[in-house]
Amino acid sequence: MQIIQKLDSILKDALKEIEDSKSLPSLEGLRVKYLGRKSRITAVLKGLGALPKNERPSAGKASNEIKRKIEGALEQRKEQLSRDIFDGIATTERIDITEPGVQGPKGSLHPISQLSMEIEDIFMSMGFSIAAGPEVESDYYNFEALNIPPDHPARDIQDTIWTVDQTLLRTHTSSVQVRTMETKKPPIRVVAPGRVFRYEETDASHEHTFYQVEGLLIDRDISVANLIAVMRTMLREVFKKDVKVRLRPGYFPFVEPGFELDISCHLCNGKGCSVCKGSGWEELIGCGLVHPNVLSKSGIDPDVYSGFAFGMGLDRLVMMRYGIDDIRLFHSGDLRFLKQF
Ligand code: FA5
Repeated sequence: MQIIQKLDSILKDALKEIEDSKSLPSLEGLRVKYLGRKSRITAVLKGLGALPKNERPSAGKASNEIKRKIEGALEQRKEQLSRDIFDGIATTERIDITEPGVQGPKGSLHPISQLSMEIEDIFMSMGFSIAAGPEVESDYYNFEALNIPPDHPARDIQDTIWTVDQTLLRTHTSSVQVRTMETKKPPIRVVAPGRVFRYEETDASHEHTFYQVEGLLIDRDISVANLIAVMRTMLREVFKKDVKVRLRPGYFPFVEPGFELDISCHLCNGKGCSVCKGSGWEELIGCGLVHPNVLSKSGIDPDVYSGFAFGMGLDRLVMMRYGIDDIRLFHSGDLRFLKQF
């Protein structure tokens, strides 16, 4: 039968070309050429109608078989070519694991983070643990529980950035004092380093976003002498020598008595400069004995327990330790500054 001979000759040509093809795109071309709508097989099949009726089934069957054979040959060749390509990559693109790598630039911890971690270690060696609280805080924890009710004039001392619904960006880490007293029973010894925010104009020693380390110690018979001893120990550890400090009366509604602890300005050796505003002293720590109202509001009996609290300006401490003359450098993103630490 003429049609069967034609199909056999197409099959022979197809198998030869498939065998000789060297790439996946050329194989795809052959699939279109031999099995596509404009292929020779399709043309042959169109002539089936002209055959006598009894010859048509065997011719149709033969053409299907040839198509299957071509498909099988294409699939086999594709697998072979893919394997060859993969083997080629494996030999030409071998990785030399002995080749030295390229070292990317290395960052380092910010000086504030470095000192914060050091301070945590110093206090941990004195038996303190580390506490933390949220930066977005409620009016209650930032003010009210600290003996600063609404309309109290002391609210004006710290210019506040309010968000919504009596919520604010905490103006000091003292909010962590209250959260700690609510959840821990005395004796309590914690420090809480953290970021605080104030709606405040900046200058060489003032930032709107800065860091404080809060400290709280509550036990029986705690006095100002204990507070001073702990402050001195901490400063000696930070500066590796005794540093000149002075204690002044200070007003914070959540302590009684309250103090401001100043450190002799390390930038001008006490002579007076733009950081200490010519005074020779830099205000570093607000502190005092925890007010009985604050203790009882947090469920601690002020007749049994007393305690001290402090809030230290961490940025200023870093400035004094390294002789940095402008607090704004910390957030400037200036790599020349940061690379020195
Ligand atoms: C307070 O924030 C009190 N919460 C401190 C405190 C805690 C008192 C516990 C009593 C008991 P003050 O606003 O003074 O107080 O801030 C404390 C320290 O943070 C200052 O001594 C100073 O070192 C630092 N500080 C204050 N304002 C700024 C500022 N704008 N920029 C950088 N550091 C600041």
